[in-house]
Amino acid sequence: MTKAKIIAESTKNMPWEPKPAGEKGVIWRYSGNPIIQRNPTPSTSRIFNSALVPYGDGFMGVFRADDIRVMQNIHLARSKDGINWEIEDKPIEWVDEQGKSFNPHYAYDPRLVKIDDIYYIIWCTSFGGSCTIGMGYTKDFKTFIRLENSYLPFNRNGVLFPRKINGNYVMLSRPSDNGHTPFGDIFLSESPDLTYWGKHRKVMGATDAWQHLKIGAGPIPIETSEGWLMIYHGVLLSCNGFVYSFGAALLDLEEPSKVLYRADPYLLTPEEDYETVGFVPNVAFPCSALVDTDDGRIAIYYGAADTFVAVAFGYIDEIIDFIKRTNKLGYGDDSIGRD
Ligand code: BMA
Repeated sequence: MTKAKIIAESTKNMPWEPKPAGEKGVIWRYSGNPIIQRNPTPSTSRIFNSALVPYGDGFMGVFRADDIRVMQNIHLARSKDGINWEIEDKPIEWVDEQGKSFNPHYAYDPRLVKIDDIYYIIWCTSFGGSCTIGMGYTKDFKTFIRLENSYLPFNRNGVLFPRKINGNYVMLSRPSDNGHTPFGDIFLSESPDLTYWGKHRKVMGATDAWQHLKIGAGPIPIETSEGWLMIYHGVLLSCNGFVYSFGAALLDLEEPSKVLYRADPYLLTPEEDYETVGFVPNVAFPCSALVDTDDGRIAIYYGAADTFVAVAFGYIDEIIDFIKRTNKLGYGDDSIGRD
């Protein structure tokens, strides 16, 4: 059994439920799922693919909210326990570095990471009539400074690593198209300053079965002595449309475009009503995770059916064992993906 050292912000007070007797999965769902119901605030109809960090004696979240026109926005939310949330009814207001208003036309699927003392928010943003990766930061969750968009269209699922690697910021992303994208692999780019991105590498591609159509990074990768734990979504095209499940892989610590191990089965696939029935059925879309670095507990937050927020629990050591035990690398996964 692996006993990995975990290097992350530890969250002793994270939500938790022990593994239920008879549970066969590596991770298990919170019995109180979904934690956010429909029409959570007067101006919003659904909150789903969302992210949070420990903050003060509780948690701060950036929530993807579709408003009552079905326009996508990011709203700030606060919680003492990670389960019950106070959600602002208005989207986050962004300014540029000169203090001038710089709001996106739409913004969705945010990720949130603390690097040194700064909280970075990365999201899928409107750009040139389509979408790419938007990014901004805050130091106090009161003023939000938006930076230049990271890439040209089209791109989604931007996920920043929680520290620089070999002197550069590192971001995972998923080049896409301007529609629902019937393809998609995970790539990585580096930047010295969060403005200029280059040294692009391919990390891993869609393979087969539950992840045959496209894949995209999920929560901020978690640094462990066994490698970066990357939880990611994979999509299958069924007769009834896309099915979003999520799985896990371990990436090389110093060269994270190199995949060390990749679990062949999913960790979680839509099965519960809140995952299979909603605005978009059959979606489990992870965007965030909390960890206790001492005992390796993890709480994974995922959007369910583009309608709800849900949580699943597990132990990092058990997830790492599962990844190694069921390892199946795809074509080119173990190389430094330059070609
Ligand atoms: C993706 C994104 C996600 C969404 C998923 C399923 O392309 O738009 O926000 O959860 O589709 O609809």
